Amino acid sequence: NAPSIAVVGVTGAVGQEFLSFLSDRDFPYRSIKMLASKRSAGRRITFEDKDYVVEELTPDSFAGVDIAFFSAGSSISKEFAPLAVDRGTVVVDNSSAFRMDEKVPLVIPEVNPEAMQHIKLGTGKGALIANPNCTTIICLMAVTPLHRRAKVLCMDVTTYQAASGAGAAAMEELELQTREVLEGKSPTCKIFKQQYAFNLFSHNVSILSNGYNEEEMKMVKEIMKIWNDKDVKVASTCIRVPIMRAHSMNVKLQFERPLDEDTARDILKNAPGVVVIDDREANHFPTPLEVSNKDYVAVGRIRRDLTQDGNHGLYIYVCGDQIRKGAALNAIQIAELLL
Ligand code: 11C
Repeated sequence: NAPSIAVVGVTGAVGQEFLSFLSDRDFPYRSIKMLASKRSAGRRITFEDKDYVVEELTPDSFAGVDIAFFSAGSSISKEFAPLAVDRGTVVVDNSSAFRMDEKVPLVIPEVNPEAMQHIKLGTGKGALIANPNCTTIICLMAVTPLHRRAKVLCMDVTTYQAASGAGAAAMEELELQTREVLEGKSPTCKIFKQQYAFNLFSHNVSILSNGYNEEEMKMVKEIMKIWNDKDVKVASTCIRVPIMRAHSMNVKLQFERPLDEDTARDILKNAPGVVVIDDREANHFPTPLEVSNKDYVAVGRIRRDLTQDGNHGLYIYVCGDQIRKGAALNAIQIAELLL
């Protein structure tokens, strides 16, 4: 019996991508509810040849809903996800609201599917499953296969994050500012406080008392939770770059056991959801443009870390589409595990 589905935040960038994955992957459903805030309620959406009216999200929206995909921000998730769970719905939440809750599994299907094996559909019992932050997903897709072989002791990540991570309005702002700057006008700064086009800056979230920002500390905590490893040392520096929709990152790794670059390349070539682009002769490595609208994470620049002795250190460079594998695709794959 196919599940009934709800998409919360259906008019947003990730919400729209949920719909396209449900269709592309032939996700079975017997009914689907399009839910959003009051502001977007009443809008019309055509999906798989059927017309839908976007409904306002209310506590009663979840009666009879088996799986709800949430991507409408943390405060909406905090308010409505527990109400959905009370009504027997399994919620796959793309926000950060419940990620660090001990009772809530934080899942990348290729990395830790076992974390959600106790959650079943059709029992009448609701549950929450959290989708990690996009930077965490993209990073761990590439690093986990190496971790399984050689055990990562330390990881230092520098990210180059696209506009899409800050939502559809930020993507529009990047486009508008690019035109304005080229036309010699001063750029309109609404989403970001400073010029974004032809610039880059430290990630636009708050800085915490330890000098790291919220995005950086999300990566640190989420990686430790997903790997169930309290000893791994992680640090991160998150930068916003004027790219439309795919995140990139340079990752420095220190391993417990030796791992040379050729073995690492072979491991990554066989890793699910990972494509190796590492052509030194042609100077061709992953780019955000090449992975935009792709489901895989691309990895290249696989090279020995010259600051570490022997074969215990590597650098890798990873790119992944922030809206797809970094958000909507991962959530849909979680739901596929439930089926
Ligand atoms: C960004 N990673 O690129 C963020 C967006 O916790 O889900 C997603 C924030 C989150 O800005």
